[in-house]
Order: sequence, then structure tokens, then C-alpha cells
Amino acid sequence: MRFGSVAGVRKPAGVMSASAIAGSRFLRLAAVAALLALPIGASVLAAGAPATHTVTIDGTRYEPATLTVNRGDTVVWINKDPFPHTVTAAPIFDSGSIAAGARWSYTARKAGDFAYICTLHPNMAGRLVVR
Ligand SMILES: [Cu+2]
Repeated sequence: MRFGSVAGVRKPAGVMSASAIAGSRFLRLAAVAALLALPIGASVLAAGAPATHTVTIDGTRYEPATLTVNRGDTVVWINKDPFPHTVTAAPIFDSGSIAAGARWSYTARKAGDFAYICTLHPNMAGRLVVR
């Protein structure tokens, strides 16, 4: 048995070889599988993978002072000052003392608009919005 077209003989459109039919059946199954998988993949894409954001503490300021993240994201505060700070929005989150050069991270599980301060320098103010 021969597959494909014989040289000089054009097959009429619509006539498929056995291998082409088998191939199209496979493609159809693959397409169905892809459609079934789509809702799961689409919801993952819509939610997005968790991201990591950075807030720099420098010159007794949080930079950026306001940060908006999605639930599940992680925020890392990096203290670049030569003395300690805190990131405190009690009772939601509280870093405790973050030493000079150290960092503290918080994974935002709870949605809300959280004003935070440094308990060591209460004039330092930041805001974390979790949506
Ligand atoms: Cu401070």
C-alpha cells in the first residue's frame, strides 16, 4: 500500500490517505484535550502567578510609599539605612526590628488597604494595598 500522492497523479481534494485520516483523528483528539484543559489554564493566567515586590527603606522613607499587590504576592522590605526600622500594621503584619542592611518579607494573604509605620520612627509612613 502506498501513502501520499504518486508522481504525476493529483489526488482530488477531499481524498485523504490512511495516514492523513489517522493524523486528523489524532489532531481532533488533541484539540478536544486542549479545549478541556483551557478553563484551567485560563483561570491560572487570569489570576497570574504570585509576584514579588520590593520596597526600599532608605533615608527613613519607604520607597515606594504606596504599593498595590495581588493577594498571594510577596513584598520584601530592604533596609538600606545604617540603623533599624520596622514595617508595622498591627495586627495584620509587623516585621519587628529590621536591622541595617537586612530585609523582611511578607506574603499578602489578606485583602485590604493597610497603612503601616515604623514603630521606631513613627513619622515614617507607608501603605500596602492588597486586592
Ligand atoms: Cu524606622
